[in-house]
Amino acid sequence: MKIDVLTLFPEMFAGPLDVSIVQRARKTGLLNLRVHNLRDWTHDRHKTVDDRPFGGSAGMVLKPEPLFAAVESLGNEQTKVILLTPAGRTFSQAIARELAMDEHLLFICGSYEGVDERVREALVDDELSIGDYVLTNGGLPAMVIIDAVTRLLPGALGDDESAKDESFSHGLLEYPHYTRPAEFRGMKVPDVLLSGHHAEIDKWRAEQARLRTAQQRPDLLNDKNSGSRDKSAPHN
Ligand code: 4FV
Repeated sequence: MKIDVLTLFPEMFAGPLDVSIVQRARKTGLLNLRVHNLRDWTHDRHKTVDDRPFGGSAGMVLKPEPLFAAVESLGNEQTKVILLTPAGRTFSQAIARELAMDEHLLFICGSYEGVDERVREALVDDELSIGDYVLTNGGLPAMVIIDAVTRLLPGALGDDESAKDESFSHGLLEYPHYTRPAEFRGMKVPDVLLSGHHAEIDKWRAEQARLRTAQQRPDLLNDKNSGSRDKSAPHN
């Protein structure tokens, strides 16, 4: 998979995407990630990327010219252009699985009040939000989504890491995990997990996943029963 990121703060991306699974995916060529400074597509001495909003109001707006030039030079018809914005679909594991199928993702990290509307109309294929709160820019949302998508790329997770039975993989939260010691400060590991009876263990885990989901995320059970697996719709 190829991922390009357009941001005013490329230095933000140094670190979180240079360790562990994402680093390995980049090293092995599973992921070709390039972070670009939007100012590289400006031609004036001040490398201007923003301007005051028509009609007045506080804040600044990202200009269309640098964004159009950048997207047209980095993208092609296979490219999915994604704008990070609080107005977008709420990102979810279902959307992560969707994006992991794409060849080329190009993230536009908003800043200030946002981007000129003509960018949304003419360039953007999808708008994603990581949650109903306002951040200083779209850099962190892009990193969150790149992390969640990269680990779903075939071969990204080693065999000791699995995307199989994890939260949201069956629309349920994960079952409890235990490791040695079997007793810690008087707290014992459930006997069934020490029994070696795999059918019993699977049954216990499935039950625990449902119980935990019912307690902590009953909305997921509604989705699961209503068959709507796509979490983009805000859960009531
Ligand atoms: C955001 C979010 C977010 C809004 C104004 C950047 C900021 C500035 N993006 N999920 N929540 N973006 O708060 O994706 O453009």
